[in-house]
Amino acid sequence: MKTKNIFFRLFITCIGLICLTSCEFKKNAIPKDLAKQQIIPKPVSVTATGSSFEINSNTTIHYQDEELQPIANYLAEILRPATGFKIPVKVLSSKPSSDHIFLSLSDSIATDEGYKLETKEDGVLIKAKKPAGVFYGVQTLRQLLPAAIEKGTKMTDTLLVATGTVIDNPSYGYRGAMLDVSRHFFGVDDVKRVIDLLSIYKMNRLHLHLSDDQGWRIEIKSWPKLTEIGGSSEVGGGEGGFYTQEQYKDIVKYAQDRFITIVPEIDMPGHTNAALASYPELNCDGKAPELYHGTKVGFSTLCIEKEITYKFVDDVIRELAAITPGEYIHIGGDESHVTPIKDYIYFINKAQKIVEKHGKKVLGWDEIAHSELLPNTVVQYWAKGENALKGIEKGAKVLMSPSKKAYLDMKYDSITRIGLHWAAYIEVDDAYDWNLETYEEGISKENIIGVEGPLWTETVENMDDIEYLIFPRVLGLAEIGWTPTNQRNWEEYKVRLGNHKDRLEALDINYYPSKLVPWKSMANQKIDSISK
Ligand code: TNX
Repeated sequence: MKTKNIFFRLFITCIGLICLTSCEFKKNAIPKDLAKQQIIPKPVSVTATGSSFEINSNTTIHYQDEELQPIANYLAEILRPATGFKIPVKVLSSKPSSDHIFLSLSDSIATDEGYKLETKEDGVLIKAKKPAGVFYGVQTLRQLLPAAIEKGTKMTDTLLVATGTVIDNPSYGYRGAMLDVSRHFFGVDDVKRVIDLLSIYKMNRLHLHLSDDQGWRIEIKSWPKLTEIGGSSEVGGGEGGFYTQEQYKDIVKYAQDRFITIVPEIDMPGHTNAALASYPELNCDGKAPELYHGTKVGFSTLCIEKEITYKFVDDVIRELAAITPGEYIHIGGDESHVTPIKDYIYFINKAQKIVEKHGKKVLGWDEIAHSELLPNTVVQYWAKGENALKGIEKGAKVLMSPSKKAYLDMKYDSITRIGLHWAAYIEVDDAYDWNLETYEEGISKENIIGVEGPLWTETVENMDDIEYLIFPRVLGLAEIGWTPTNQRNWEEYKVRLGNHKDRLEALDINYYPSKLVPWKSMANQKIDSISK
């Protein structure tokens, strides 16, 4: 009888304990405080109201304007596998009564990329002036949900969204990354994954470095040997590759659907060995050099005095412009060490006019400031402040990519396996803790269109390598471009970044786990609370 009693008491205590821990579980799972959410880039304004909305089997995504249907579907495709719910997508002209996620366009939002996300217990409302803003509101909502939604498999947690209001818009219009597909070639699927990942952090430009000494990567129908010969190799002598125009259009469309504009670059007049190897007539001596598999820079140049050079540039830019809806074509212009300066200026002046003739604006590395600049030309600051300042004097705007801060191919420290370090070692704090508008005296906010982190790929061979160098530094760059400078500081950011551990892992990103970041797993937190 006595032992029975003890067992009974033990049983009751166990039940009690289980109840307590599961309540603790629930409590931990409920994001009651919107203000404590860990959004990157940090929104401009967050007001919490202390409750939550649950996404359940009745939840429907409504959109009020046809233009928003693709965004509604995009969100549904994230939620369906994670919840196992149907999550229907429906058009509806006015706000539904309950269990809704409602996407709408409204002139009450002032800026083109801004949005308002309002969550009450009965639903979520995302409002913006333009679809881009609605898309960014959706990305914020995504980060308000548990990291496990990113796995694409059914999760066990209840999906709760903290209530309150986020009002948000970016500081800069150009927030980008660059992928060098010339030194090593990366196929369409890799580029799409980069696009997917950038879009989560509200980045809106992907610059593709499509030609260099080691490889020509875009089909030009009027000059087919560029890809036949020039596309057939890469650094180290691998087989290289190229995008057909159809594949390029597919990338452009995929990016557009995620509000990312592709900025294509044809690097000229230097960095052109792959083109020179493909067509002997582009060389001053009429002789094609060998394909190049090394990593030196600055040894090649187009032949400035030959007429055919400009026919070549015109054909390439014409074909590229026809498949590029974005406003910019990048003409490179960096490190033309074997082009005499007079010739260089002559060439860049002509190349700009060709781009303009085909209806596009020019972007170029900071050396192009030596030439006459067309009114809409943008100078990309990578090496020399004095070049960027010269560009400003000539009326140009600046895109900020200073190599000591923004270069994604720089090693984090001396033991990083891949990457270069000629500009600096760039730890995660160095990549975050600087400001666009104070970096260089004389370059202020009104001169700057935004920020871009270039990933050069001399040492980068596969997607794992790309991810290791880009992540987590690109999250910091995204925040530099989005969040007002006076709302950013490293000490606060590093904690927020640390809380993205589960999300980066759920997205299967091979990120660099910097020791400077207090990485924290929410899954472990729950286990902690049980063991207390
Ligand atoms: C400089 S940045 C280059 C590239 C290299 C890079 C490596 C720039 C405009 N030119 O050709 O790949 O350094 O970090």
